[in-house]
Parts: sequence; structure tokens; C-alpha cells
Amino acid sequence: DGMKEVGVLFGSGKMFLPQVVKSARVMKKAVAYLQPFMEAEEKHGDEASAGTFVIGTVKGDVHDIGKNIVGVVLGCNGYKVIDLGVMVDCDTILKTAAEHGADIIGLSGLITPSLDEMIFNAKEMQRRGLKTPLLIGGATTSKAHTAIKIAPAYEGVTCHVLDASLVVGVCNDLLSENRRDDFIQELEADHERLREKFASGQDGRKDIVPIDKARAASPVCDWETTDIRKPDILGLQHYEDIPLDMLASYIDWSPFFWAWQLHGIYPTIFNKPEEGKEAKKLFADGQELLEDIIINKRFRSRAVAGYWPANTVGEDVEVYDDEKRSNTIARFHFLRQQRLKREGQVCRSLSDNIAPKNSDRIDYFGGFALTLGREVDDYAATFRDSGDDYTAIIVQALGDRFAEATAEYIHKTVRDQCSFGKEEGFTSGTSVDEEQANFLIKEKYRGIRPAAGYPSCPDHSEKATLWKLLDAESKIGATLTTSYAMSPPSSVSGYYLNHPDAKYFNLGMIGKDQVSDYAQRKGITLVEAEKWLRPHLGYDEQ
Ligand code: B12
Repeated sequence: DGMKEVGVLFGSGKMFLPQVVKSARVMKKAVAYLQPFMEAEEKHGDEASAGTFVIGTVKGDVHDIGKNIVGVVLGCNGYKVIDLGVMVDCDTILKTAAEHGADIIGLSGLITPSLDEMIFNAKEMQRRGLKTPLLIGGATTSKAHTAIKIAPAYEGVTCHVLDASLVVGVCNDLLSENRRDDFIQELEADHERLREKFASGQDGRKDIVPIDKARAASPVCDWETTDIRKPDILGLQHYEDIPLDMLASYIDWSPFFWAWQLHGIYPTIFNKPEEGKEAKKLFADGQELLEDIIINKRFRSRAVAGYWPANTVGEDVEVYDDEKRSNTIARFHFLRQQRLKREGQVCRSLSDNIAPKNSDRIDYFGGFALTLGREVDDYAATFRDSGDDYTAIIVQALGDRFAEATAEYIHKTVRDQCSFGKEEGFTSGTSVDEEQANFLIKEKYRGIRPAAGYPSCPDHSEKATLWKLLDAESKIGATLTTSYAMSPPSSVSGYYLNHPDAKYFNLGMIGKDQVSDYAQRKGITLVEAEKWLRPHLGYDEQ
């Protein structure tokens, strides 16, 4: 009952997530102690369970911090949670659900290809005649996508849940005789509204212009005078065991708090009246573990990065083995924004940042991949297995922070090799102070490092080309899943674009003419191109 109270307080915003997860830890320890005395009661079965919840991260996806949090919160509220882990195929989820008589099934996903896998799960549930409610969650999911793409595939209730504080309310409503019908009615009405909005083209589809017109609206660049710096080193560079204490100074701490649903920016988050106190405690626990990780070398940071001579042909970037540029060793495919709402607006493509082949300039394109390795999850598992989800989640969150910090560190290193980095007032190879860390977090430097999967280049499958160019699998031991997620999870990859005006942007909706052209450029079918670009398709697929 104590845990139920915790759950209620969390659901109503009176308690913070770290407090909930810490309470669960105390509860688990107490239960472990009392277990021998409770055996007699166990024989009566688990009438006390609020319901059985089967949860997993879908096939092709490796992320589980969010899913794990949801599992702990449901457990606190009396639900029996069967957590199937990550990369779980549909058949396993549905068989487990049947075996345990699941009352609710939950699917989690971080990257966009997981959305298709979720639709597949919903269709399969329909085909098998299931009626079990289906909950959808994770960073890449949304209420709109659930209403428009997932729910129509399944007659059972399909509901998107934004975060862990809402999940218990939804489950309780779904399993309550009294509230269930009202809940479903409201959900259906909400879904209908979203579908109508989508049908009316309010998502920007109506502003799409033909790709030729979008290309004519590309940003203008005078390539004759553009400042292109030749990197000191060309080709692959391999980094092993980058000192963790130095990397720690590159950590951006704000997302560490977001993982715990404490919203704000580090360090001002400590001044917030409500969250501040909890943020301070969490940070102290995080620092203690950080020290343990550094001293005992619990993680190992490894990376591969490099620059190569390159030019563009349309929206493709050709990467060459040397400056003669006669041998193309990789070809990356980019896309162009295709919405024009007013005259004078530009339609951007990341390829605009590399000199065209016919410009007579040699340009340079970079790529990187890095991982903190299996060690992160292995170390987290030692805590989870002893009932300490709180520390396990901190360990995973620190793994992700170190991954991002490594990306920042290597980017600084290669910027210095491109000479303009040295103009930043500090050089790579040592720890950064707070002011320098802030400069990096605020991205005040020249150049960007977008990743396949980012809003400007949403096709995750381009990572296959990057992996080959960087020889990433053998150099750092990270692999790509069927959905092009990187495994181990605390991994990051991307491109380096050095153009002085390079910036991040959102591709937005694009037309079928561009998708067909893209498929042709990549040498894949239209259907396959549509699969990887689905959230950006500004038209109805056949
Ligand atoms: C931190 C972060 C990371 C971390 C890892 C995060 C993790 N372990 O989950 C690191 C740095 C490793 C990372 C890497 C990458 N990331 Co990232 N990342 C984020 C970021 C900033 C926050 C995500 C997060 O941790 N949130 C906190 C956790 C607790 O929240 P959550 O997972 O969403 O879970 C909550 C809810 O969603 C819900 N929930 C979750 N699951 C379930 C399940 C059920 C059943 C229910 C009911 C609810 C539920 O409850 C949870 C708790 O409240 C987001 C942007 C954003 N603001 O969301 C991008 C984001 C998720 N990343 C993205 C991308 C593209 C990547 C990379 C491909 C980029 C790269 N540079 O290589 C890689 C992929 C990594 C891989 N291994 O393949 C995209 C994904 C969308 C997409 N376009 O595919 C995002 C949305 C950024 C963006 N806008 O482009 N990332």
C-alpha cells in the first residue's frame, strides 16, 4: 500500500521520479528480506496484482531507459511487469502475453524505424484476433502517429502514453469496469480529431512544391570565395580508451536530469523551487557513481573518425580516397526541404555544405562513430539484478552522457585538425573548464555533426555506408541492427560538415517526386525508400 501511495503521489505530480524509483528499491529490499516468511501467502496466488503488463523495446531498437522507468513505476503500483528487454520480436511479445494472460501490452521505441515495427505488431495483434489493450511509448512515438498509423491497424484499444507519470492512470482506467468505457470514448474522439487534422493536410503537406522548384530555391553559395580548410589528417583515425576523467569535463548534464523527468537546465535546475532539491540529490548520486566509473575504469570509450576529400553531385556527397578524386569510396544521399510558403524562402539540404563537383574546389566530408561499449549495460545489470533499479538507471544515463561527451571531444579534436578549431581559444587533448564546456554545449563553434536519423537527414539506413567507410564494426565493435540502431546502446555516430554557414534544420514533409529520385539515387525500390522516410512522406502511399 505504501508503494501505491508513492505511485499516486507521482501521478499527481507531488513526488518526483527519482523518489519513486528509490522507494521501489527500498520496497524490493524489504520484500527480499521478507520473502521466506511470505511463502505461505504466495500459495494463494497474486490476487493483489493490479494486472499483468508485458513490455518490451521493439525489434531493431536497443534503448531501454524509458521502458525500464515505466516498468518500475508500474511495479510500484501493484502491476506484475514482465519485461522482455530490448530488440524483442513481435512473436515473442505476443506469445509471452498469451502465456501470462497479459492485461496490457506495452511497446517502446527510440528511433523512427521502430514506428513501423509497432505498426507491424498492431497488425499482427489484429490478425491473431487479440483484444488486449496496446500502449505505445518512447522518444520517437507520438499521439498523432499512434492515432493515424498504429491505432487503425488494430481494433483493440491503442493508446500513446507520453511519460511514466501517466502510465498508471491509463492502465487503471483501462482495467476499471467503471471508467474503461469513458476512457475509450474520449481516446477515440481524440484520435478522430488527429486523423481529421492529418486528412486536411495541416501537417504541411499542402505547401510541398515540385523538387525542381525546391532545388531552384537552394541557398546560394559563392564557392569561389568560400573558406574551405584542409584537415591536417585525412583518412581514418582510431581512438581507444580516451581518459574518462577528461571526457567527464565535456559532459552536458542537462539531459541527465531529463532522463529522470526533472526539467530544466544544469546548473540553474538546482534553483527551481520544487525540482531543485531532488535534482541536487540526484546529481550527488550521479557524481558518486561517476567517480566510481572513472577510478575503476568501468566504461571504455572507443571511437573512429575521419575526413576525406569530397564533392557533391546534386544532393549526393561523393567521398574520394584522395584529392585526385577519381575513386569514389562512399556515396551519401541527402534530401532537400520541399516546402515553400513564401517567395525568398530557401529549401535546405545538408549537401549544400559541400562544394559541388563542378565548382573546381576540393572539399572535405567527415564521419565518426563511437561507443561506450557493452560495459555500460553489464555494469547497470549488476545493480538491477540486486533490485537496485535506481543505480542501474543512473549508470545507463551516465553511459549516454559519456557517449555524447566523447562525440563533443572528438569533434573538438578534428576541428583543431581543420585549423579553425584552434581559433576557439582553447585546444583539444585536455579537460575543458565550465566556460569552455558551455561554449561547446551551446554549439558556438563552426561546423555541425548531424547524425543519420536527425531531422535534417532522417534516413537511418545511411549508417550502413558510414559503417563501411569507418570500418566501424571491427574498429569499435559497434554493430547496426535491422532498424539501423547502434548496438551497444550508448553509441553515437554522424557526419562532420565544416561549412561556415552549416546549420541544423528540419527536413519536414517531402513529395513523391523527391522520394522516387532518392530511391533511384540509392539504388533501392520506392517502397523501401518510403519505409525509411515514412514520417516525412507528404503524400499517401499506395
Ligand atoms: C538522451 C538521448 C540519446 C542517448 C540515449 C537515450 C536512451 N538511452 O534512451 C544517446 C546519446 C545514446 C542517443 C543516441 C542516439 N540518438 Co538520441 N536522443 C536522446 C534524447 C535527447 C533524450 C531521450 C531520453 O533519454 N529521454 C529520457 C527517457 C527516460 O525518455 P524516453 O526514453 O522517451 O522514455 C519516457 C517516455 O517516452 C515513456 N516511455 C518510454 N517507453 C515506453 C513504453 C511504454 C509502453 C510506455 C507506456 C511509455 C514509454 O516513458 C519514459 C519515462 O518517462 C532524445 C530527444 C528527446 N528530447 O527525446 C534523442 C533522440 C531520441 N535521439 C535520436 C537519435 C536520432 C539518436 C541517434 C541515432 C543519433 C546519433 N547521434 O547517432 C543515436 C541512436 C543511438 C543508438 N544506439 O542507436 C532521435 C530519435 C528519433 C529519430 N529521428 O529516429 C531523438 C528523438 C532526437 C531527434 N530529435 O532527432 N540519444
